[in-house]
Amino acid sequence: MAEATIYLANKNYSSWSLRPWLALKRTGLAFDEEVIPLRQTTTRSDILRHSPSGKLPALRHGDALVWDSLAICEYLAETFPEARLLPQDRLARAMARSVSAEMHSGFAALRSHLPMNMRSSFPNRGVTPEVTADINRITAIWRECRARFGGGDEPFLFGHFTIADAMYAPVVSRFRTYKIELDEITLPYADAIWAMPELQEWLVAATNEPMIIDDAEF
Ligand SMILES: N[C@@H](CCC(=O)N[C@@H](CS)C(=O)NCC(=O)O)C(=O)O
Repeated sequence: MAEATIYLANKNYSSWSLRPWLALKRTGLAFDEEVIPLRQTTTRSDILRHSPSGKLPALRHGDALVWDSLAICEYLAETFPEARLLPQDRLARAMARSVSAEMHSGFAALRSHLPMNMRSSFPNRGVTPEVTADINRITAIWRECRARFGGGDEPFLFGHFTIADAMYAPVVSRFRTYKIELDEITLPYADAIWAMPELQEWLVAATNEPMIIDDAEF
């Protein structure tokens, strides 16, 4: 058994699961994973065996149990500093934390009208004025992070992969599913996230998942 196990919901739909899984992959730690399919008769009891909130994701690492996507990302950043999951610079770190929290608690219109569905394509479906406002705010965040802090070796928000990129990775997937037009700053960023080997690994698993949830809102 590996030192860590991450408990996840359906990979095709669960944006909350993808975020900390990506961060965990970037630590290089060997880990086990267990997908607990949503909307089954045993889902609630199966989740409660691993996550006291009754929600996924959850991470068990040695004697530590952490649940909630952002808490797991923060835990990994603190526990594996060599993975540089938060920027070194204090101002950049403040920004990374703020935009991560903004994703975690905001963008309700985007989340409900453009649910993550990685293997599907629904051009322009669900793009209400409220969704457009969320998209505009998200792309403004990406542009500002790239302009102020994105000068490193890699095309990520803070110049190397951080939890902020993990938090926005499912948005990149949504933008592809719903064919949201991006510009010369935001498109290369979205393409860089999409091209990550870790994300492609998740996508293969999501594509091969047998479970179908038509009205998913994750
Ligand atoms: N704020 C939580 C949200 C977690 C959440 O809503 N998870 C969904 C799956 S994506 C869940 O576990 N739902 C339980 C269910 O539908 O029974 C986080 O960031 O981890």
